[in-house]
Parts: sequence; C-alpha cells; structure tokens
Amino acid sequence: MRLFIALTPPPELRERLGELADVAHARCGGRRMPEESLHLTLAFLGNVEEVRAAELAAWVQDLVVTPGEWQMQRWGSFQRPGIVWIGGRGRDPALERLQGRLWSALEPCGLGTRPARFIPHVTLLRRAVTLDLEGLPSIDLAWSYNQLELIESIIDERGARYRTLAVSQG
Ligand code: 2AM
Repeated sequence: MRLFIALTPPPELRERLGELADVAHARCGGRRMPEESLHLTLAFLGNVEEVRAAELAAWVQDLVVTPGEWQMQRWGSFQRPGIVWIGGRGRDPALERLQGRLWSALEPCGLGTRPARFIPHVTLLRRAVTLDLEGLPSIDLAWSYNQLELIESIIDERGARYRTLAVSQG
C-alpha cells in the first residue's frame, strides 16, 4: 500500500484552496487536484505491507499533535513533474518539529526515508503546461491544524485517489 502522512485542510480552507486551484489551472493548465484530495504531506512512506500499515494506523490514532497555524503566502513550483503549489514564505518551525518528530519515529522502523529537504506545500496542479506563475493572485491564508492523517494513495488510470486509514487524536 502506498502511504503518506498529511494534514488535511478544514472545509472552508479546502474550498478556498479549490478556488485558487481553478485560478492556477486557468493560468498554467495541467491537471487540477480534486478539492477532496488537497493536503500537506508531512511524510511520504511509499509502499508499506498491509500488516505494517495496520500497526502504523494504530500508532497514528494514538498520536497527539500540538495545535498550530501555518501561514500560506506564496506560489511555488517544482519543475518535475510540473507541480504548482502554494506554501509559506519562509520556514515554519512548528511544522518542521512535527515533521521531524514523525521521521524520528518512522525511520528507525524502516518506514520510508526522511527527505533531505522539507518544503511544506499544497499541490494544486500536476503536469502544468507552464510554470510561469506571474500574474497569479497574492495569497494570505492561515491553516489551523491539530490533527494529522495516515492516507493511502490508490493509483489507477484516472490518477491518484486518496483514502484515510487513520486520524490522530484531536
Ligand atoms: P507532491 O504533492 O509534491 O507530489 C501523495 O503522493 C503525496 O506524497 C503527495 O503530497 C506527494 O507530494 C507526496 N510524494 C509522492 N511521492 C513522493 C516522494 N517520492 N517523496 C516525497 N513525497 C512524495
């Protein structure tokens, strides 16, 4: 099972992010992320056996996340595979602590590999035709969080669908 751990936006923010995805899509083309799939990945685990996924789900259910607020103020892109995202202007110590805490537990268990860099972002488009972000509206959004989710990514001919397997304490 292809798994990752992520924050998922509250409904109002999800809607606002969806609107921004529409604006970005009109400007840059590509594939717009469905609103229900929008998230901020804290840890991408890759393929995990079912038995281990069940252990992981139990662990996630017992986690208590320190509440925080993440500020999103800028557009960004990743060249490959044409990702357009929104994220913070600078580093976010609280998110870095949360991400670090996850990897300190996951890595010794052989669950995925801590990435060299952590760039918190919400992917809005994939395979964008242009990554020229000039002219996109300015952003000033706040994301209040107190929970994270273990999510399965199911890939089929239509792309990726996500299924929540476990939610932390809230
Ligand atoms: P992305 O949005 O920047 O592509 C499910 O695929 C989630 O895990 C997405 O948020 C995706 O980030 C992230 N992801 C997929 N493959 C990854 C990898 N090899 N390393 C880090 N994150 C990855």
